[in-house]
Amino acid sequence: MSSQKQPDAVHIDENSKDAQLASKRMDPTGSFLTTDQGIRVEHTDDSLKIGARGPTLLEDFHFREKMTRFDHERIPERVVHARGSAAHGYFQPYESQAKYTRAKFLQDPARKTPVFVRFSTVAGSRGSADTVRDVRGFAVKFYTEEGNFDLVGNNIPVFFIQDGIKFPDIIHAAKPEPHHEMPQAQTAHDSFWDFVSLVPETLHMIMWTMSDRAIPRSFRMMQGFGVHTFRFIDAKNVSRFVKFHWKPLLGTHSLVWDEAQKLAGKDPDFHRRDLFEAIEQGDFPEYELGVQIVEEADAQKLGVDLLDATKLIPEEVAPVLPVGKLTLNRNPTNFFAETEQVAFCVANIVPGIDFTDDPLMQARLFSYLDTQLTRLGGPNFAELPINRPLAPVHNHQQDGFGRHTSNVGRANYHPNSLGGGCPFLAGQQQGGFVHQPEQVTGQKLRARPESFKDHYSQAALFFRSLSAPEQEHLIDACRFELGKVESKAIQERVLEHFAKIDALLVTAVAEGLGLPAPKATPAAPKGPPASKALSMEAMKLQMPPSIKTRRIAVLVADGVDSDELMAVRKELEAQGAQLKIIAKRLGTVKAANGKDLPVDKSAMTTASVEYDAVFIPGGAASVATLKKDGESRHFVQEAYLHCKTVGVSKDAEDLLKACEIDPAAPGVVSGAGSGSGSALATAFAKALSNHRHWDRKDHDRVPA
Ligand code: HDD
Repeated sequence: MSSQKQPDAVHIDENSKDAQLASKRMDPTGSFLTTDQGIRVEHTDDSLKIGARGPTLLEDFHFREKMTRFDHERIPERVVHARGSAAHGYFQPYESQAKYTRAKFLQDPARKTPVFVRFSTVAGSRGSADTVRDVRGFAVKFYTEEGNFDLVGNNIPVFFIQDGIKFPDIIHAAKPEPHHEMPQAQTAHDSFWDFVSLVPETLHMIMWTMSDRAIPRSFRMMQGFGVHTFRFIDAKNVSRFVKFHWKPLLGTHSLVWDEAQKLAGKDPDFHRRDLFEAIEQGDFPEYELGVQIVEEADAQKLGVDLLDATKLIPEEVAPVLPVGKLTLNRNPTNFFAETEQVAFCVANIVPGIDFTDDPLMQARLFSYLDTQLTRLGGPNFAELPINRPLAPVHNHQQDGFGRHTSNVGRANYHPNSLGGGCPFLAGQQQGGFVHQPEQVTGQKLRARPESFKDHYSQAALFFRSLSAPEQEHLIDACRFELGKVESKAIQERVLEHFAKIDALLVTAVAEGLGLPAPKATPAAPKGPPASKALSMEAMKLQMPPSIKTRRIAVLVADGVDSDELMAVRKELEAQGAQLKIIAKRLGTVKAANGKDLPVDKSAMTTASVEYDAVFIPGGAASVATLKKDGESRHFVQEAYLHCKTVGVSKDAEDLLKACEIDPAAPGVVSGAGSGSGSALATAFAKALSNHRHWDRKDHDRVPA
């Protein structure tokens, strides 16, 4: 049998030989420092010289190897989605999906399929900040028994362009301008909006990227979408169209823009840290996989062309059916080996799922493998542990840089008799991937179908579906991003497009830019007038209230009433929140009861933007100190500005006054009104479960 020996897969079997070797290598007590050839090293702090002050010798193989390896540590970063964070986990279906697909990983509710998931921003480089305004990648590799299935999606259900041939254009326009390499870690201004103004198919996704969706609170609180229409194929070869959705069980939540910008400086790793820490603490992120299914015969009735990736199917038209749950429960052992070297590919697909003729998808089927050949140094990257399928690999691929597998035997071609005809081909009954037959006729041409030509009605649907505060944020984002554009002609062209989306949008953005608003001629709805699933605020109302994993900053000084604080803490932690005690300096503060209260963070190393809420416990001396302290007042005011829940014990109300915060304002919970201890905590938790308090009308006057 001309099979290839596959090393054990480190990513699933922790008892494998590779894993044991790896852990031995990492164990400082169990092994000696060696060269790459396994030769034990006796000294690594001085190079080999003639005399202690003499010249170094070429003979120093340890120095040369150490330096050479270091010199070659960097590989090219991804041309897009360079900055990412990832985790291992598993996927489990709720019930068999046999009525729609024969994909084996979707058949048995008892079966857990290992997954590796990488979240990313698109435009910034590897070292850029997490919280910039950008699309987030949501790429899932399912290591199924039938081979790897990669669902390489985003946190936005539509894409900027309809044909992949324009991908290099939009990415060039979005990345730093080529003459001065600015701006870094954000989407470019003049060049990007120039492109948008000339390519109106971008407008629907522009509405999403200008909305709060583009500044998620956490990777754990972000939706994911397969974007394209795929096919599900059942055992009888019946094909149905399918769109994939991921819904986070913690709900979908965002930051506010001022907070996102500040976080980019205070903690550029905000999302990476959040994901890593949540998994370390056992708060495993969970997402529900759902599908919208469209019978092929019904595709024409939808009012949108399913091959157009700039369109979605409103959930009112095709509901999202729950399929199963993804749980992320293990951090990578090594960032480079796993998160950096993982290679997702839209073409990695398993029997029971198939592609469509979406021209964006078709282009992606080429691009991923192509780019990875360069990024990962040749064609053998599928042998890296993180990319290696669980399913056995037998084929005649051979050689190339970095080959691990030793092919066995002499027959490296098909058909052969010298190798007993191995490996054999697999028909459908043996689990072979059989492309779904499709009748295709037509002229060879470069053209866009008529059915792709409406670029405004779904942009309008999205804007109309948002709540008033969400619309306000979107308008502010457009004013900000377009305000940075230096060309008036580009701003004017964009306003002409906005006029075809919504009257409020165009008037408000034009006002912000100091330009006349073109007459609004909004596109008529082509489906439902609004869709609840597009608004995070509307979705929130459908979720059970929860404060699970929310971070609460507790500001304290000497004299704090720690007895009451402990009662509040107990209740909030019981509901899954996390409290961090913040004081002027690290160590402990002396509580009113004489005990030492340990401090988690010193005020200078943290900021309100890193928390979901702030709580001020009582204790006259503690409150008096905080009141006088500008940094503490700023902390509370900034949280208020960002519409976060602010809670104070009864005798800490003075601090609110010092911060000029109305105790009756929405989302301000005060001991005077709510009682103390667990009663106060319950009222605080209720407010916090609201995420933000957009109805706080006076927050803008806060000088934070
Ligand atoms: Fe792409 C990476 C998602 C369109 C070409 N893409 C990449 C990643 C994600 C997406 C999440 C990062 C994967 C990882 O974490 O390693 N891309 C999308 C989505 C698209 C999309 C949801 C539209 C529906 N992409 C798209 C097009 C092309 C590419 C139209 C080219 C024709 N994408 C790439 C790439 C990347 C990539 C250049 C860069 C790094 C990589 O593939 O491995 O091939």
